[in-house]
Amino acid sequence: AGSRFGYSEPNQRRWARHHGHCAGKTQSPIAVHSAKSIPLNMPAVDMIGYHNLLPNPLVMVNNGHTVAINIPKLTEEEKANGDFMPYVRGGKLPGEFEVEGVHFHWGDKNNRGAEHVINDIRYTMEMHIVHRNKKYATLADALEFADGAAVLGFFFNLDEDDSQGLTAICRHLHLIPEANDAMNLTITFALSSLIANVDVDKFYTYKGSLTTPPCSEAITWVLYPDPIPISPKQIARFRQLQDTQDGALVDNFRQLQSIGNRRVFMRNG
Ligand code: 1SD
Ligand code: ZN
Repeated sequence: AGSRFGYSEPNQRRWARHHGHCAGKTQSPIAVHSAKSIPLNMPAVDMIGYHNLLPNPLVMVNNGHTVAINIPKLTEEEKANGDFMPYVRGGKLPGEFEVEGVHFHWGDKNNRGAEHVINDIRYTMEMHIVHRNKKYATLADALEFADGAAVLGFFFNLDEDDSQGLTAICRHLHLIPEANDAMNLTITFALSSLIANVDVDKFYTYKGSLTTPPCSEAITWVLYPDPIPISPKQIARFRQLQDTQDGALVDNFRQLQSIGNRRVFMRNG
C-alpha cells in the first residue's frame, strides 16, 4: 500500500491513515520566508565528490510518483580504487550524508510543481538530491532516526534556454513513459552538472520529513533559492510521463504543511 498513494487533495488527506507520521508536527514541505527565517553564520554545505562522475549504471525509473535516478552502490573493487560516493556535510547537517538518488516534483502548469514555496514563489519544478547519514547502513534504516537523511532542494524557473544539466535526463524521459518503466542511462554525469551556476552560498535549512509516505520525520532540508532555468520543451517531457492510473504524471507535489514551532535558518553567503 505504501507506494499506492496519490496526490489529489482527498488522497493526500488519507495518507495518514496508513502512514501515521504523515500527521506529525514536523512535516514537509513548508512555505519559507526570508523575513521569518533566522540568519545564521553557519558554514556552507560542502558537496564532496559532486564533480566526480557517478557510478554506473544509473537507473532512471518512472515509479508512477516521480522520475528517479537511482545511484548504484560502489563495488568493492571501486572502493579499493579509492572511489567514494559523493557526500555532503556542513551547514547545520548533523553528520556526513552520502548521496542515494535524485528525483523531481513538477506541475501541470508553469506556476506550480515545486513542493516548498520560497518567498511566496511556487517554482515550476523542484529537484531533490537525497542523502543518507553515513552512520546508517541503508536509507530505510536511516529514516527511523531524526538525523537519518538530508535532502538538498533546488528550484527550476521557466526560461527560453534549456537547462544544460537536465539534457541527458530529458532526452531519455520518453523511454520510460509508463509507471514502473525503468532504463539504464548509458551515460553517467556528475551531480555538479545538475546544479551548475547555482549560488550555493545562500540557502535555507530546517528539520522536516519526507514529502511522500511514510513521511518519516528524518530529514534535514537544505533549500537553495537561486533557481535553475528549464525550457518549455524540457518541462513538457516531464509532463508527458504517465502515472499508475495512466493519467498524466503531473502535480506530484504535497500540500504545504504547518511550520508549527519550528525555525528555519538562513545562510546569506
Ligand atoms: O518523494 C521522495 C521518495 O520518492 C523517496 O525518494 C524518498 C526517499 O526515500 O524521498 C521522498 S522526498 O521527501 O525526497 N520527496
Ligand atoms: Zn522529493
